[in-house]
Amino acid sequence: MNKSISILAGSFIFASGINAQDGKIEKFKKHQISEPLVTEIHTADPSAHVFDGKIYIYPSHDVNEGKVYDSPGGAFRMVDYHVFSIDKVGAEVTDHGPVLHVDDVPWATKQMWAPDAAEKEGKYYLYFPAKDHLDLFRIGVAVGDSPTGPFKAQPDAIKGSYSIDPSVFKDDDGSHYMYFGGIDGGQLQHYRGNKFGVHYRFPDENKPALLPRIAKMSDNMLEFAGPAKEVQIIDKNGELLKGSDGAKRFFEAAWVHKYKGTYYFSYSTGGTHLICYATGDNPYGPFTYQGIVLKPVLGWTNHHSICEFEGKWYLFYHDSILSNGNTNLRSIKMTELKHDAEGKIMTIDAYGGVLPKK
Ligand code: FUB
Repeated sequence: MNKSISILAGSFIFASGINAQDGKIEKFKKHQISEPLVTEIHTADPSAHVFDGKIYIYPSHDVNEGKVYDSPGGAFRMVDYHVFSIDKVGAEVTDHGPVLHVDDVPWATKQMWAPDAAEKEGKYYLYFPAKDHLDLFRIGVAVGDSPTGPFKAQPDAIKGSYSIDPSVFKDDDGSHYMYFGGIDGGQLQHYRGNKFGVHYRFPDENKPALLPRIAKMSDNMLEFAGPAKEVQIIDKNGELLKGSDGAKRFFEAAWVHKYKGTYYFSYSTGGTHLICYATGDNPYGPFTYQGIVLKPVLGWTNHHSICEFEGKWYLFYHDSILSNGNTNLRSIKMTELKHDAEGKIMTIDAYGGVLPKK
């Protein structure tokens, strides 16, 4: 066994963000602010974009493979992606079917986790993390002629990519930037800078927390234009958030949107189950911590995207209501997101503030 494999095979315990075991599932259902968008299959990690006047959603496709904890996060054994579209908010959601399968990705072996998509000059790019033959997450890209694919994978993962949760932000000047990284099952703790080391672990709690990464995309959208850089998330005093700032520091699910000239970097805090955000004046940051976008949802993971459609902003997220609380079987949802007069995001509680206290 490769040395890198054994170091990654640790214990990973999925405690719930909000636990369904307490018999409150019916109350969650009653008070949920949004219904699942898709009920035929389980979907998660929704990355939403507006292309040609329609909302397209690129989620993970959760599968019921049983709880096989072969590695951190190993029970998330997804093998393919579907694309969904919505013409109007509240209208029927169209499932465009499977658009990419792990068997059609030459370098990937398993675990097709949270994807994203981008458009440039009439071509569409599906970015996705998956494990390679060494059980290391890499990020790949597949290309299509339409937002709904089908997408053809490049033969190799993007050079210099690692970890999970790619999201691609298009700035007003047409430049695209990929944000990525995820801790624990996402393996980011095994990197310093862009180098993998079997001995790299979590930094001390009183040290700066692990940071997400950014890379500008090359003109052809298939490569990083240069080495990935760390994205700094700082507090109001300009200090990097520490490992001990568990309810504020980055864990996974990076996403950037731009509102009135400000860059909003939002992300999941992992074990504290929040979606938080920080703001900056350019795509690279630093970003200053501001507050909470979304409180914990039913299930362990909390993963989102934010996009504007017809003059309103929307939060896309998931929870495990449809599977009665199974963390590995999630369902995507959407709800309106509001910025207040000062540009602060108004915190969303997916259950209307009624529930629950753990
Ligand atoms: O869906 C698999 C993983 O769970 C994602 O990549 C993470 O962000 C978390 O939602």
